[in-house]
Amino acid sequence: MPDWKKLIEGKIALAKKGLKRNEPNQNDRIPAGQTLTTKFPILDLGIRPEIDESNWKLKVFGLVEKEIDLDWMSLLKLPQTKDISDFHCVTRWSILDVPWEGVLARDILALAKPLDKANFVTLHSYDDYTTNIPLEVILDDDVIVAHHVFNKPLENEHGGPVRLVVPKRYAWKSAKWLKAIELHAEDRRGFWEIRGYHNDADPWLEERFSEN
Ligand SMILES: Nc1nc2c(c(=O)[nH]1)N[C@H]1C(S)=C(S)[C@@H](COP(=O)(O)O)O[C@H]1N2
Ligand SMILES: [Mo]
Repeated sequence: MPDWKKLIEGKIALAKKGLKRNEPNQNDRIPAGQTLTTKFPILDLGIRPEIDESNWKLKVFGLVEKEIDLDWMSLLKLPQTKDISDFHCVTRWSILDVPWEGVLARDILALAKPLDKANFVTLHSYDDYTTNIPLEVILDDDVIVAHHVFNKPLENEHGGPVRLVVPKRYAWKSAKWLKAIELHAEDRRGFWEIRGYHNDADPWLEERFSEN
């Protein structure tokens, strides 16, 4: 098991200090305080669950008309989509033009039919990570339940076989090894949100840490 306290303190210190701090408007696609990288860094809690297509499933539950349990074959039968987006990590690296492929999260949620009173979602991952976003954020047209990136199956390190990608939020909202989407009426904070990261996480507003 990772040493949680050390890991969390280290990550927060890194985010507070910055790597190489950019001038805010050096590139109008890099938010303030971020540095462009051309690598695709790997960042997680250090537990990389060994899930493959045959034992992967995605559950949608909570405030829905119909709970669903999607397996790999049913995911591939849904309309497939591609989207190129930028990816900004709160520890201050950004990568541009990441070509994701998968299924729009909204198409999966539509199968489950969210109830009127559903306003927020919790994303649950196979490493027991969680993160939260408002329902309208996951319904955006660039939010993908992704199984390919850079024209290749998503590697385990990047959350394969299936992860979520939420381009308009800091990357900790993009849950790797996606296992379930839970819908609630009230917001519930996830792993990092409980530990001081900002609940909303808009990189263009530099919503890194929460004051409450
Ligand atoms: N399940 C899970 N998803 C996660 C994380 C994690 O620890 N577990 N880390 C988040 C963080 S902080 C970042 S920056 C991105 C990193 O994605 P990458 O490793 O593909 O670059 O994944 C996010 N999704
Ligand atoms: Mo991150």
